[in-house]
Amino acid sequence: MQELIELQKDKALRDIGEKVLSGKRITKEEALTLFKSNDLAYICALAEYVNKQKNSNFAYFIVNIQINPTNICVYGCSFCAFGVKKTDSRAYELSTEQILSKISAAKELGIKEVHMVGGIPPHWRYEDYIKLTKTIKDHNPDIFLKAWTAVEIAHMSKLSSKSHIEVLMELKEAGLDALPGGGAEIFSERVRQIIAPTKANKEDYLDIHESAHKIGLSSNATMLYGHVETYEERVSHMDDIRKLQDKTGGFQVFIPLAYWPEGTRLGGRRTSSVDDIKTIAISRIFLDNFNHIKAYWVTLGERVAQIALNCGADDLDGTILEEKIVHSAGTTSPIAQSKSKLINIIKGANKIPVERDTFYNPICIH
Ligand code: V47
Ligand code: SF4
Repeated sequence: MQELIELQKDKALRDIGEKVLSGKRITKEEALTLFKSNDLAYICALAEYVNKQKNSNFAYFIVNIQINPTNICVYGCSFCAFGVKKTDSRAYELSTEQILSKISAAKELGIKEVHMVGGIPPHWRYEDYIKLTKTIKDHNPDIFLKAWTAVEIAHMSKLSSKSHIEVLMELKEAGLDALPGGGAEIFSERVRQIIAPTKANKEDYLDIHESAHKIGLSSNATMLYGHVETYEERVSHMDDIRKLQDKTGGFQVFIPLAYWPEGTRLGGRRTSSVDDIKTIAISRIFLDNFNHIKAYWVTLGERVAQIALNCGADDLDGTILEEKIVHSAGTTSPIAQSKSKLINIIKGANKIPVERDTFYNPICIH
């Protein structure tokens, strides 16, 4: 590594390399320098150096199911092809029985986690969220429930006139184990005005995750990139997340989500593989207080996700079984992955596959 840094002709990149090698934190300006650089191989080498310090040669996956209980949503974010109005012919809403039977069927495959997030239907009451959480957990006490994004929590808080922390305490009491990272998008107010003007904002998102950490619920953080944001806005977003992690240590993993434009009002183009890999690698270098960076195969595709495992990422997410949010926006990824396929993707990246639970406790090394 030292040799690679010495060979680097660009002084700014060499200085960043020296910092990374000596375990020092890089600044926002340095992260921006990396985004503007075209030396992808160098950035990936630095990111993989950081990853190996944290995760050795291991890469993680989970046997899980994702459930999107409804696509009915009052918000209509312009980047989203999933959420629709109640009157739309594509609108659906799963009954509690349908959700329970999906979980029962998935149990045959050995799932360890239910990841549940959906739209914001105008007719759901606060009690409906609590009851659904409790019913799922009561029927499946052996499975971790990672559910409800900060957007859903903020909505529950409005419905119930309770604070974020009160809502989270009631959900935890009902059986919630962890919060997923959705709803962060890009925190910049300029960007939010274009892509998500009415839903929970940066302050709500950060307060909800901080509140979750306070009561012992760990959570994940995301960044939706590749639409109208600048590199500066990506770095600012990651900086807000890094600051909260310094304060609480409650985030488990950072997940860069590549934007898919099909069927969205926002439109635009899909991200390039180079941008995907660069964003994963820079997040690994910048977020020195995160243990894990996820290469979410649903947005990256299997092959880019596999390369990402050599460029700073150490986790693929899981079998998923069904996912509607990114598939509504045209992702070409399959709808599910078998456990053996995930193991093969990881082995193909020359990493050791570790089946994990929601909290990154190893279940089996393959
Ligand atoms: O918040 C919506 C994103 C997110 C599009 O916590 C889109 O482990 C791409 O957050 N193109 C929900 N992305 C998914 C999510 C997630 C996924 C996997 C694991 C975890 C975790 C969290 O999906 C939304 C939004 O940022 N999204 N539309 C789109 N057109
Ligand atoms: Fe609704 Fe979430 Fe889609 Fe926004 S991103 S429209 S809140 S489902």
